[in-house]
Amino acid sequence: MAAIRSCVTLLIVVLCLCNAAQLPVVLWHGMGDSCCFPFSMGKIQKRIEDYYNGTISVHSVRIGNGNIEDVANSYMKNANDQIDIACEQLVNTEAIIKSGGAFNAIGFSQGSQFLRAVVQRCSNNDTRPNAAGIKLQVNNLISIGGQHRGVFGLPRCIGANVTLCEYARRMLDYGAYLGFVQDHLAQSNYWNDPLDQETYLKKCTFLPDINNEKSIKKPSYKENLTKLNKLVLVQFMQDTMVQPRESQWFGTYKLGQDKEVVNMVDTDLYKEDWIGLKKLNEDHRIDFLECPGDHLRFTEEWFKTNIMHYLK
Ligand SMILES: *[C@@H]1O[C@H](CO)[C@@H](O)[C@H](O)[C@H]1NC(C)=O
Ligand SMILES: *[C@@H]1O[C@H](CO)[C@@H](O)[C@H](O)[C@H]1NC(C)=O
Ligand SMILES: *[C@@H]1O[C@H](CO)[C@@H](O)[C@H](O)[C@H]1NC(C)=O
Ligand SMILES: CC(=O)N[C@H]1CO[C@H](CO)[C@@H](O)[C@@H]1O
Repeated sequence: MAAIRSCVTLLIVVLCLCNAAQLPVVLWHGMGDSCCFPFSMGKIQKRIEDYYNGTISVHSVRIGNGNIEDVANSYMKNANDQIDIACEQLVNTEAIIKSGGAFNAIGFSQGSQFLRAVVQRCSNNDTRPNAAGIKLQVNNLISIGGQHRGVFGLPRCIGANVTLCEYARRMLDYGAYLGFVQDHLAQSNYWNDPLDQETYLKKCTFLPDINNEKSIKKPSYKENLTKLNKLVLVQFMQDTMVQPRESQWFGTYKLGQDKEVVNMVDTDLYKEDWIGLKKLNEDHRIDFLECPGDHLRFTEEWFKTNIMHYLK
């Protein structure tokens, strides 16, 4: 009897350990999308849950109350505020509390650079209300079509709300670095103008900080990013949304013009290792993936073959 009991106990312990090994997954949607539309993030959430037979808990970041607000905020809420909200949401997410703060993360389009900001910034803030006293620790960060060196051009409107798309374009044309535009248009927070770097560095409120491009560097950004197990960077090879397309792999326009692109390894950000990319790359912890097609136009089959295994 005792033997059976200890066997059962052992079994339960083993089962618990197996479950504990499955980290939760966090998704962050792109511009014009929401956490939970059944045709986008909702579908991806379901595919991950099904693929792992319900052993993985998926949390899709939502900024605001409900889908409509979430979509609007993806344009109109300053990126830094969105990241603050996400940090707080994540430290209070049950599955993440259970895993002691650890999770895998998948960002879609701008959600990618926002999740990278979560990795670099959040755990830095001890005053954040956090019932469980956990620190966020991202294991694998998967960036699907992210704009890590920003954009200089938003040639096509995407998203569930055409009016908001047009608003975004008009504001960027009007003056991406004006204070009120920075405060009320998330896309201006990663608008990287190679013809006017001085204003970009001074007035853009998000990207120059998160990329440690200012003269005073924040060592914690590098420290925290290099704690990733893997950084996975997916580039859409026929992308007509992200300009320059190479921003998805940390490439950027050569300064003073907007045609020629410098690859990640030839940028100062990399060579002087402002955020830890060099360290990650030399440790073979960056995977550069190519996906055929236009922005975010991946198939379920592609996702299953190329992304699912990072969530194990
Ligand atoms: C999910 O369950 C099916 C059927 O039992 C099994 O074939 C598959 O390997 C499981 N998937 C994972 C990721 O464990
Ligand atoms: C800590 O988090 C709070 C709430 O999100 C934010 O207002 C504050 O600026 C953060 N402090 C630091 C040092 O990052
Ligand atoms: C688009 O967003 C605007 C501003 O938030 C809102 O007034 C409008 O109803 C939205 N349109 C649709 C189709 O959701
Ligand atoms: C998760 C993590 O490693 N966070 C660290 C980020 O950097 C600050 C400053 O070095 C640390 O205090 C955090 O622990």
